[in-house]
Amino acid sequence: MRVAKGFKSGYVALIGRPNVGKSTLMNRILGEKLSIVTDKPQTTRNRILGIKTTPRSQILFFDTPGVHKGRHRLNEIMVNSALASLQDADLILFLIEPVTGISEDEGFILKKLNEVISPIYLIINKIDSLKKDQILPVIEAYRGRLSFKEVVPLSALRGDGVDLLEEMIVRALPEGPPFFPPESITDVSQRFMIAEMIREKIIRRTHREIPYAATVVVEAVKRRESGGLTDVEAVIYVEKDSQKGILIGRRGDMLKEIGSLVRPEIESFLNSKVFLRLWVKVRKDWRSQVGALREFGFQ
Ligand SMILES: Nc1nc2c(ncn2[C@@H]2O[C@H](COP(=O)(O)OP(=O)(O)OP(=O)(O)O)[C@@H](O)[C@H]2O)c(=O)[nH]1
Ligand SMILES: [Mg+2]
Repeated sequence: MRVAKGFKSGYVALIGRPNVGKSTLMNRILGEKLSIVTDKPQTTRNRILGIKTTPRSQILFFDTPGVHKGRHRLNEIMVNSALASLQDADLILFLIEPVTGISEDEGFILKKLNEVISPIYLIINKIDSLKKDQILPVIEAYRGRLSFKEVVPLSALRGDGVDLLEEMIVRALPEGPPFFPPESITDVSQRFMIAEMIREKIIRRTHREIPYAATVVVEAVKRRESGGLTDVEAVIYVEKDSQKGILIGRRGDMLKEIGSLVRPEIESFLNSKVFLRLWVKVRKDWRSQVGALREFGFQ
């Protein structure tokens, strides 16, 4: 890639409490569904790199887990990975969804943001669901706590205000060559992407503690020599026998449904017909077990 004079590149961290729309915003700017999105909090569990390259810039987004309090070691790992992204960022996007005042989680984030030197934009998301006169007092409250380089109201879902934000991001980035080839969109593995697609369907289709107690490990992705078929094998781990029963469902109905929801998505991702096999296994208390967490990809 020939690099234009004045080319800009750098890291942009998305941070905020769970469910404010961080993943939706990154996907919207990338124009690809890279991070999974659901209406339940704590959907994203890992820091996910999203790369957007244009002729004049390369933006490297860190989508991060929502900052929250939780009682498992997993919650701590999630929050630490979000906070670690602040250290590496050239620019920080602090996303909020102004439904109430400043929450405890947001107070905690503000305290952490006070310690960083990179510029911070306050992003007020979901303006499609707010009245205009609701927004101003929110901005005032946050401004009283921290000085923001910019305040940007937008709707990640509908796209309103997102092009403008992208321009403002590029403006803030340092000059420098791209870090990745222009066709890259992420650095996460194919197996991780497939595991996330499956997990998204689990979160959407189950309730109560199951979305939080489930994790997915893709064990094999093998293209058959002939017939244009790819075998995908994945294990869903839960913490208790009762959760396993619910996830399998009566006569296997729930598992079948999750499989038929996710298979088309895996097929278009792999560009191949897919034979998907899902298993459910119990790994007691995996969210608190260092060994299991490491095995499931949480450092
Ligand atoms: N109305 C509206 N809903 C939105 C908007 N942006 C995101 N959402 C919805 O908010 C919910 C959460 O979105 P996510 O992108 O998963 O939020 P997140 O901040 O990544 O959440 P975690 O990964 O749990 O930290 C989903 O149901 C989205 O469709 C928006 O601009 N307007
Ligand atoms: Mg997310």
